[in-house]
Amino acid sequence: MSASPLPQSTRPDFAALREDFPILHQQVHGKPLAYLDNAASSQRPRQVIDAVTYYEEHDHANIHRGVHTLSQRATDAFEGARKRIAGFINAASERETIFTRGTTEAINLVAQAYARPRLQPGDQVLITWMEHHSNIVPWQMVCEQTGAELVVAPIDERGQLRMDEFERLLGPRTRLVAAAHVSNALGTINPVAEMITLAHDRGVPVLLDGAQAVPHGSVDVQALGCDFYAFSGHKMYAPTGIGVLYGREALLEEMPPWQGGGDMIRMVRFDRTEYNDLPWKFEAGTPNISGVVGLGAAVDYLGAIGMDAIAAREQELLAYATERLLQMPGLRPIGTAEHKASLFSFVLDGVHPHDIGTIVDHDGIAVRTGHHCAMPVLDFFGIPATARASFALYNTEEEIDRLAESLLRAREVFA
Ligand code: 7TS
Repeated sequence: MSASPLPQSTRPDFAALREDFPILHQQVHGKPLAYLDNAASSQRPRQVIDAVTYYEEHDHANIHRGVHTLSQRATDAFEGARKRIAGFINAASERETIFTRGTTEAINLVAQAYARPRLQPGDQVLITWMEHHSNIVPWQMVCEQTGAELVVAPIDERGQLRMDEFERLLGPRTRLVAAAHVSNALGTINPVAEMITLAHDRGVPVLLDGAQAVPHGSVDVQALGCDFYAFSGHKMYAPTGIGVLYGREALLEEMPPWQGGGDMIRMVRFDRTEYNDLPWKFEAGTPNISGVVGLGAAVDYLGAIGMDAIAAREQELLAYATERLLQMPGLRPIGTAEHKASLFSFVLDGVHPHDIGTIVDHDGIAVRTGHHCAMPVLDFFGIPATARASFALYNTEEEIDRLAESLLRAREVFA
């Protein structure tokens, strides 16, 4: 992920791009909607909605099985999207791009099909203290199934991974590292290249949870050299229920399928079944075809704008929000890493985060409040919850001003 400042000559017209998102043009409690909950789920542009609608109105049929025209069109739409999505993250081939329901399912797939057959009692899986529950619980489950041990690398007061500890914990029994590329609760961008080098020097493969990274900057899985990479469509302007597991082909080839059913087989007899080739070996059953079409349209949309430009714009919004909100008396930011993606988590003296959420909602502003499915992070900071504003390419400085004003009112009500 990179974010150098944007030269005016190549700066996309973000105000015009905002017009692509129909849902943003509405009032909530009589105020214009300011949608600042993009880390939970972003909104869809007209281009994605139209691609899905066109597919549903013209091309829908089941894929990979019919000679009839609609089935062929649906298959072409599905596999064509896979090709573009593989290109978007620079996977070496479409065989390395497996469709899942989202990041959660992608991580569970690796836990069950890669880790479970390999882990022995006493082996270790190394994660970090800033993981989303979906990059904790699947490893707890597989550790319980195999007798392996979950090891957690600590973070510092700014919410940054302690690299000395990470390196120390990468031991002779470490069999896999699973870490967030970007933390959803803190915004921390992890030094993943360095982490991968340290792990690979010891022969340990690395899974990255890219749910909060892929929407916010260019991700090149080959340049990173990671072994697995998971992300979700709905956080990158595509529909819900679709996501991707990237895996290095050599590892995916060695892995058994994790679910059995249609499409993942080449031949079935009662005494013996042959599995399909990659990527279909891991895609049992009728997939989310329209979701894939939508994700394909989303990567086309993002590619046309340029991920570096989006990263740079979001860094402007983050810098503006940080400066503006830090002026607020009694506000404490949670997550102040040197390298952060575009989200701002905070607590406000004397106001419970849930009350913040409710009050700003009355001003038409959507922020997430709670534990952000990262309870250990909040335990580390000794708080039960935060409020979190998270920004996307369509957000504006004016929306951040409105949040700041609304927070001032919240403080007046409660203080
Ligand atoms: N990993 C990270 C880093 C995430 O932020 C999320 C979702 C997931 C995994 C799970 O993704 P899913 O699409 O499979 O559900 N994060 C959030 C959030 O921050 N608020 O709501 C969902």
